[in-house]
Amino acid sequence: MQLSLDEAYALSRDVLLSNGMNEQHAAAVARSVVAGQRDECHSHGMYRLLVCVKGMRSGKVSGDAVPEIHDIAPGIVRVDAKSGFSQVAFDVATPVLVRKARECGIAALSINNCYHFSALWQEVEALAEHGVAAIAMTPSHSYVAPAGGKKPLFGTNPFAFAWPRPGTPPFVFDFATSVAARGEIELAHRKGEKIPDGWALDRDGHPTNDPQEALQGAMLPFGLHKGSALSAMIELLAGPLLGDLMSFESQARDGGIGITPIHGELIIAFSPDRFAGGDAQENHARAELLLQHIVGQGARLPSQRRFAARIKSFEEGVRLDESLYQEICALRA
Ligand code: NDP
Ligand code: PYC
Repeated sequence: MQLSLDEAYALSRDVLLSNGMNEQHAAAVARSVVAGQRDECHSHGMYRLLVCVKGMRSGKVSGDAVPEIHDIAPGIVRVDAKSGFSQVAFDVATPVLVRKARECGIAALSINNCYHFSALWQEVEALAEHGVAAIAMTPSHSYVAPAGGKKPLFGTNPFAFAWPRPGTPPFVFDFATSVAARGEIELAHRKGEKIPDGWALDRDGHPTNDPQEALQGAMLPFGLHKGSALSAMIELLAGPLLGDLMSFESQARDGGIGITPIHGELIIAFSPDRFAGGDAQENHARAELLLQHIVGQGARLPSQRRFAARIKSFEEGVRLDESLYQEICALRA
């Protein structure tokens, strides 16, 4: 199926409205899933509408929560999402975070009590548009075994970074701390495809290429002990530090329903202008040299594929599997 970006947005918003979200929530979540589809991040594109609706129908997710902002320190803002999706809380808190980062040089946003499924590049990229660098991290449900273990404990715990580049799209990377996002395994399962070696173990702790076995077993961290340690850090910084749930606690809260994880998200914004004082322009120019050296070796920048996909989608619209399209249409209650 080929849909224009407007058609994809209208369909997504309709599905969410007809499943009980108010205008603000439906718009924020629809923008997020269409952005994923547009940038060919299929695991976090319109496919996510299925689990969003499952969450709404479970009665656990609030589709009309009003996020509550708490200005808790000069460099910290906390927003309680009140059991709504993270996107609305992020939208509401962004101006405060950016203002604080500009004032203090560095500021943190703690999003609490949110259902979270989105790709984190969306948030760090939005912050880079305001001229601040940013990192973001969040747990999920217990899907990933620690290096050396065989049972799921960590979430797929994504980590994202953006660096603003005057006059050009920001430098952005964003990855799960598992070898691949769980959404990739779910999509392989839907298509009846095998998953590559090294992604996951089955329930008995043996390596598997079968996505269904992998979903019931344990995913593996990227980079062995290194990804495992990063994943543990994300559990701690976006969990207990924020007074929110870790992946195993989110999983327990889910109670086997299988909806989107609920927990916190930590976003830290840095103002290059504030750090550098009068030297900001020169520092930006030096940062550009680094990126030029990367590309100069024939390597590509992270997000380059995504930005190219975005341009194509603006011209041609987005593609959806026929079966996924039909499933999404059927969700219009
Ligand atoms: P990928 O492994 O597909 O990509 C990770 C990053 O590496 C991207 O920035 C990508 O850029 C870049 N990249 C890939 N190949 C190259 C290359 N050859 N050279 C340079 N850079 C490269 O992502 P994951 O599967 O790990 O994660 C996918 C998404 O899932 C993320 O957006 C993440 O936020 C999301 N996620 C969300 C979770 C949640 O709880 N909310 C949990 C887990 C994941 P490009 O996109 O341009 O290829
Ligand atoms: O793809 O790993 C994933 C994921 C978990 C929560 C949202 N996405």
